[in-house]
Amino acid sequence: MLKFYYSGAPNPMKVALFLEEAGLSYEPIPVDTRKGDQHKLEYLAINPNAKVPAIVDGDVTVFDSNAILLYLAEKTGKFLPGNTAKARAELLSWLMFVASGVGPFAGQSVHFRNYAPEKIPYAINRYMYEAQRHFGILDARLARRNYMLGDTYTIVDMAVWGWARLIPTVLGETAWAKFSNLKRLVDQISARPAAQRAVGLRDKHKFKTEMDDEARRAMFRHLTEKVA
Ligand SMILES: N[C@@H](CCC(=O)N[C@@H](CS)C(=O)NCC(=O)O)C(=O)O
Repeated sequence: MLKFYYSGAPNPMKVALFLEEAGLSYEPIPVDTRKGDQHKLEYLAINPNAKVPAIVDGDVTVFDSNAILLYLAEKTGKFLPGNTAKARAELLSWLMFVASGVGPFAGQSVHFRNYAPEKIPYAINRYMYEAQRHFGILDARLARRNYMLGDTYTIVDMAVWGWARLIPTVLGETAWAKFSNLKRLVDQISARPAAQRAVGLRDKHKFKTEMDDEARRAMFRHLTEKVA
């Protein structure tokens, strides 16, 4: 059975959504990143980047959430746009936009707003600005389309959902007011039974919730390993 290495964080949740939407059988395997499970040798053999999610599907290993979405979509033939060069180009463009822009900037915004030991206004403003700009691009596109690629629900919407559902954590409690089209998509996906099962997955395992010294050592290794 497909093994799904996960936590309740945004990137694993995109993959959980796909697995639930596609009705695939899988074994969820918790990786408690606040306890340092991501750095264990057996997990590094699956994902050398020491992050979640990853999957092992028979003799195939895939890490990085958007790569996993693409792998699973191509394997099952589900949640893809039409089979034309134009549609595939749009799929890849938007999937990579989420992977290389939305996710990293949103993640850094959360980090500098909530977890950095010092409040650095320059860093907070830069990452909030870029996160807001990226979400604004998604919102503008959704003003003219039901889903990111048109009328069909695809893996791009799942990738967007993973991060956009956390907009209040990324940009503050009032931020939804700026993204009404994106909110429509997020609410629509969150109401789906598959999304509710995906979000409920983390309750099946007991993940550590405290951000204490052990968690900071595991997740923010730059605190103890100086490069500069
Ligand atoms: N590009 C990777 C990023 C994965 C990532 O940053 N995962 C976070 C959770 S959303 C994680 O594992 N954090 C634990 C850590 O940084 O130690 C992907 O899209 O899968």
